[in-house]
Amino acid sequence: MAVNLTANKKVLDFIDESVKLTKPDKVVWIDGNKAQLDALTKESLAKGELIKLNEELLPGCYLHRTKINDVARVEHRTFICSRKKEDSGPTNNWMSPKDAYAKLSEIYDGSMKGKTMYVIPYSMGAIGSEFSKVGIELTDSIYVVLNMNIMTRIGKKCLDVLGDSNDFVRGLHATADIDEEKRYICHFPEDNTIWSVNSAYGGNVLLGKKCFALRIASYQGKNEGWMAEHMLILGIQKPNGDTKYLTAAFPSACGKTNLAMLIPPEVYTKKGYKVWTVGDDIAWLRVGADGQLYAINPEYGFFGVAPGTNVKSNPNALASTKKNTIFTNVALNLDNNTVWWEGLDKNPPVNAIDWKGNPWNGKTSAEKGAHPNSRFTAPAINCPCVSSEFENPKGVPISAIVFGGRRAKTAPLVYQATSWENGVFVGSIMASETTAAAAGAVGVVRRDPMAMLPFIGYHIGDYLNHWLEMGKKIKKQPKIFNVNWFRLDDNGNFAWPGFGDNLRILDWILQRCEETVDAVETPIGYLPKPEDINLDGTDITKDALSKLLDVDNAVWAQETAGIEEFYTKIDDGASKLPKALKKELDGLKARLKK
Ligand code: GTP
Ligand code: SPV
Ligand code: MN
Repeated sequence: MAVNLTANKKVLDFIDESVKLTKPDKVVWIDGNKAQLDALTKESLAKGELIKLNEELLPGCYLHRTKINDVARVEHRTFICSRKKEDSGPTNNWMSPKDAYAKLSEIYDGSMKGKTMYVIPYSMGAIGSEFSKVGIELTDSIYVVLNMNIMTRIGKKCLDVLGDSNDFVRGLHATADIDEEKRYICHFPEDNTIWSVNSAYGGNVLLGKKCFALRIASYQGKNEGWMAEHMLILGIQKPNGDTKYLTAAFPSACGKTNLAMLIPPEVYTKKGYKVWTVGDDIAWLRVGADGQLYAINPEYGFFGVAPGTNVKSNPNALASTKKNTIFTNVALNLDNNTVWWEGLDKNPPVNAIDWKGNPWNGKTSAEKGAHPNSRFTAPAINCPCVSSEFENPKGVPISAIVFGGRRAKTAPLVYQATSWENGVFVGSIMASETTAAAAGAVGVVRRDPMAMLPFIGYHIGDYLNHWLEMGKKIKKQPKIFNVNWFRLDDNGNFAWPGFGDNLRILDWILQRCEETVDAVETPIGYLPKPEDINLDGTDITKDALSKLLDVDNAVWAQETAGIEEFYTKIDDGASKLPKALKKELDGLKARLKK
């Protein structure tokens, strides 16, 4: 075995056990030094796992293609292996820890023969922050090492802060045969352990991300009095120089990265508004000594959706990908050795290779050049609008929490919850059309409370209760809102321009937080008066805006039937649905009848 980077017995035992099981030829500790990472990059290039891109146009950038059966998270093969089944709740797949360890041990057995096991010590959150937590990921994939280096803080410094503590998350990833029939993403919340096998794709294998920072961390947060959420964090700097922070939870591929990096419309930039990105996918939230809610982004980079990213929709994300970035499953332009994806520009390359590795002509081919869930892994420091608070160990104070999903109808452009409890209710009834971020059908409306349905590491009823409990601990509660950028007009087009123009809605949200604007009371909550949404510089008509803000009581009455059904599922015979939420539902039903 290689020279150990720590004397922590628990870490060494974890590695020993995993080595005995997977039987790699060697073990390599990732110390975080550039020379080591450069050597691994070279090795990966030699194996054909990475393709070097144009060094002048995209310095330090690489392309990777996954197997075509391994392009997204696999929710049907993701398990919460709590000791008691009822602790995983009705929305998670469950296996007993005993069965899961046994079943996966068989698959892991000898799977690293002839390979190297890399030991990646990493920190979620800035090192030294009281929010932060250490993980160790063992993997046989250099692609995982290089992505983890962008997405998290890695190396010996993480072991140094861990010391001899046992408080670290044990992650084991083996690529195995990428056999989708034997693919398992298993979480053992009571053991601080994640076992992932037979995938080499993003959210399934970058174990610091969804597996640790959401599934395991949500469980830790419940026990330790904090929260792990599928949220972006954004700062809005006002003309007076004041910056207000908000978080927003949208389901996968529903606009977090885009909102986190938005460029204000001209009417706002002229006045002096600026937007700063703290995070684009995950927030860890704690109540500070002053009783306010604070958030950090535990990640260090962006694993962003490539399709649709362009100079108009999200110039900051695009700029973030111009150096030291790994692209996964996008098209390769052979003429200049750069990358392309649908929606990048109107000029697809004609001499290209598609995401599957086949010759591709963007002008004549009926196939897509990039997979709809193709991604870029880019360092956060590349982002032109990265917040000066990005590394602040204390996090940023949160004024508002925004929920939102993809709804063609029903949900208005924006509304405000009437209280924390009502806001938890609003989050709990979120529904959204499914996207390509997870394997399975796309465009199907499903309930996705707090955008956390696939990421809650324990019983959903307990999770909702934890939200209510957290509210009681916060002295200055953030106001809670719901937005829908995806409402369609009568012709089936998006009725709201979205992207940068979303600041017009955030503007109203901040005014509500500062209590400088009135609202209209409706059965579902407070809605803006149309005249309070700043439409200067848009071609949105008053009529279109009033349609966007329309709340149809009959449609909402139908919606409550769906909510009731979902709530019955949450209650699950274990009576875990918080009474306060049942009461909120009854209140909504009564208001709709009036
Ligand atoms: P994950 O990384 O999967 O968690 O996704 P995300 O929530 O960060 O989604 P992202 O910002 O990458 O957006 C995904 C898709 O939504 C892209 O195709 C965007 O073009 C589209 N999108 C984002 N914001 C808007 C918007 O305001 N309006 C419309 N119509 N589409 C949007
Ligand atoms: C998501 O699916 O919500 C993502 C991408 O952010 S992944 O890391 O694959 O989960
Ligand atoms: Mn996500």
